[in-house]
Amino acid sequence: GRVHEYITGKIARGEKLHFTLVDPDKPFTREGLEKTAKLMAEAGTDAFLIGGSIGVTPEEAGEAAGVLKETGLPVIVFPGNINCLTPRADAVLFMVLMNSNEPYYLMMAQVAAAPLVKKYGLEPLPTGYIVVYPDTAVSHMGRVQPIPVGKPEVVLAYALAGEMMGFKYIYLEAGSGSQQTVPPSFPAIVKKYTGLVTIVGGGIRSPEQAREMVKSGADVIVTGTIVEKDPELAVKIVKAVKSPQ
Ligand code: 1GP
Repeated sequence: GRVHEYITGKIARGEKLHFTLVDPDKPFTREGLEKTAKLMAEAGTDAFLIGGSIGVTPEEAGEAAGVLKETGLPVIVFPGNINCLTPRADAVLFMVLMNSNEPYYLMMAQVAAAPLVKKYGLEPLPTGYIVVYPDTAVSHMGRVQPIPVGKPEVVLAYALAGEMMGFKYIYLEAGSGSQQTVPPSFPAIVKKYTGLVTIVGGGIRSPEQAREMVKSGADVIVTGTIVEKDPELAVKIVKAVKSPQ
């Protein structure tokens, strides 16, 4: 697992990581994406995620992966569904949407995806995915049962279950474009009681929010929307993650 070693090696050296999310369904030109990728790579982002909840074609995912790989950084599929898989990426967050009410997202998407992941030679990164809030595209598509914000022990129970089932990553998701981030108490409790790589994303729009999240215990911060809307601010967020002091 080269990508897994890359990520866990950095964490073992005391680094915090930043992943840049690119949604290939959003209109992008090759030049625009190249420019953004270069900017984020120079700022110090550690990897690119590609994916979205709705409308991504395998061709678009492949095209985006091709451009992003030119930076030399790992490209990881963050699949809303099996349509996001592309052999041009390096790895895939092989996820279970743990708080979904829908059998498809609990097991059948993974069953449908597994032969493709194998054929494509993608490195699977076993990930428990938890979507906190009810009013986002991902929570709608995934038929999510929201997590009560005042109950970090609920998130911990999911994380422990995931760890006991062999997951290596937990992704605490507010939802892309969310008005609020996940409560910092969530990564804090997961970090305290599990050995999972803790990824936090959704609604992070300022260096302060990113810094608060890494100080709470998040290993990896993901930003997507802000990279599209305000790349200069996204650069500041990367810098805050990479040197949180
Ligand atoms: C969404 O966690 C990611 O899956 C990023 O969210 O677009 O709000 O940064 P934003």
